[in-house]
Amino acid sequence: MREAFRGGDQRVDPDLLLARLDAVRRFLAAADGRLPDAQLVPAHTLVERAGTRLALSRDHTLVALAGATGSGKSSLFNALARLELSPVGVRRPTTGVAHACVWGPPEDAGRLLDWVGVLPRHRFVRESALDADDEAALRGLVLLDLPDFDSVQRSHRLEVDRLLGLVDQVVWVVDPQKYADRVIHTSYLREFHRHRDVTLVVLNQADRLPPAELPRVLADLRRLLDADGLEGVPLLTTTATRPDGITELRAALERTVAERQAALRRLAGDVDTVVAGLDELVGTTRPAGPDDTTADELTRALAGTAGVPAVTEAVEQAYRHRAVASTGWPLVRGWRRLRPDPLRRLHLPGPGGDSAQPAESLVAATSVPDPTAAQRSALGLAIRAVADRAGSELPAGWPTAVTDAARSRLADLPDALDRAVAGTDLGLNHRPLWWRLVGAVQWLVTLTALAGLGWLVLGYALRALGLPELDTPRVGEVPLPTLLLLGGLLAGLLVAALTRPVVRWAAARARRRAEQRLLTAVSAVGDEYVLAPVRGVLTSYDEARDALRDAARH
Ligand SMILES: Nc1nc2c(ncn2[C@@H]2O[C@H](COP(=O)(O)OP(=O)(O)OP(=O)(O)O)[C@@H](O)[C@H]2O)c(=O)[nH]1
Ligand SMILES: [Mg+2]
Repeated sequence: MREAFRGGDQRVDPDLLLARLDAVRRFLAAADGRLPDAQLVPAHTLVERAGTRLALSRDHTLVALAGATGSGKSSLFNALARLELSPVGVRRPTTGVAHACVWGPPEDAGRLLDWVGVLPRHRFVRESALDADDEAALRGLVLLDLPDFDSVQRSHRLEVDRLLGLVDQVVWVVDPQKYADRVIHTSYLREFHRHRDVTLVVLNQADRLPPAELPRVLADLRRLLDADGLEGVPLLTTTATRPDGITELRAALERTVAERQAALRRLAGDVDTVVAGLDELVGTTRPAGPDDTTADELTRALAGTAGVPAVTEAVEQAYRHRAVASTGWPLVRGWRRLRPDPLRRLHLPGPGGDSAQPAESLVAATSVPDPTAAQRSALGLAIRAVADRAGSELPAGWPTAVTDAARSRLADLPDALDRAVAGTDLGLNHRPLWWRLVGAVQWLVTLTALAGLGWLVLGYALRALGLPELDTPRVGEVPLPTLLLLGGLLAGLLVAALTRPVVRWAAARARRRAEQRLLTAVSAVGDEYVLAPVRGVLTSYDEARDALRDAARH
């Protein structure tokens, strides 16, 4: 992302800057916890620093003199202040801590200097009643004389780096001997290429060059600056030791102070830098999210670990068990009932069980067999597939966030699945009407057979006791009681035989229906525990991408 270069005279709209900073904040809100913290540090630093800088005085412009040791920063500082404030030395490095000079009332500038951490004993106030209006044009300037950045003292360099991150404008001071030193270009000037509109380069000690040499040195320096990405930055010459040697620099600073734009430009450049650094974390495509095929695969894998096949098998058996218990020959039904109900064995609602309770109120207590290693690895693969497919088109950092999200609730899955299975209405709570009808028919034929048996027993008893015999009607050749007994028994067997295939068919149907319901419940678990966290990351990604696009607007 190439930022638009705001030329030296292009103004930064404060409202637009605030909107861009707000967009960076939104980006962070979306990306925090999703992307590695280290990648978000610059954005956090910017938001924090910009908030503070804008809350502090906007009427002051914080300008730093930065450069190698001996380039003449302190000399320029003193020359601009027209006082000997910062020690100038022959022993290098001279300046160990930043010194500040404030033009104008010191109160507001004081808070600014507290923030950048310049000690009160190193602060000076330039303007006083004695100066009359001499210094009025610089009113609002807070000038910092920094330690050298190529120091043998590591603390100097750290201090310079810290302050360069905070100031509104930087005046880079170079001298004819060291202007081409690698460190200033690679470690500093190049880093400032997005801050061209708050960068000024000064070739100091111009008096040390033969006048004929000056244009050549300036051209060489300009070439180096261009190579640093600093095309177009003002390049001035100064001689700190002569009163008329800093006129150009003073005029440039007066313009900067009058515009009151440096702070805004600096922050706008910082936003550019941060946005460019984050660019690779967002792409242009909108992620599609988990598709139906992956969701189905997930449901199947979850169903495996949840023991759905075992439960549906039990449903089919239970249906047959219960159907036979209701429709079978009444005399063997009682014996049937003594056998355990297959669903009860899994601690799922048996006959009369109230499975309509809300799932939450059920303790996870089914005795569905634990998933096998194969089922567990199938689930792992399915979750991985969800993450891979959802994250495949996302740029660096996000696929990991998607994978983490997909697995984030893995530990809660077994209980959730158990609750879902336990809370599913398996459709076996009501005895179908046809069971009752067949049951009634069975009772009828059984009673008929019993009536015949009773009649026969009574006839034998009367005969045995020598009592007068009953008048037994006959149907054809067969006596009626015998017909009733045999006919009842045969009819019972016949009804049982005819019912059996119907029961088998209905049991298979009950199994399919239960399976459907279980899969629905299991897929809801998959949605809540796996897909929803994944969608959450994709939403964050979308928000982060939109926010970054807003932050990049000029
Ligand atoms: N001839 C000449 N000498 C200069 C000029 N500017 C600074 N000097 C001398 O260069 C030496 C170093 O100047 P300083 O101002 O202390 O340099 P500095 O950049 O502050 O150095 P550190 O504090 O060590 O980083 C001093 O002896 C100054 O008198 C200049 O424009 N012309
Ligand atoms: Mg110095």
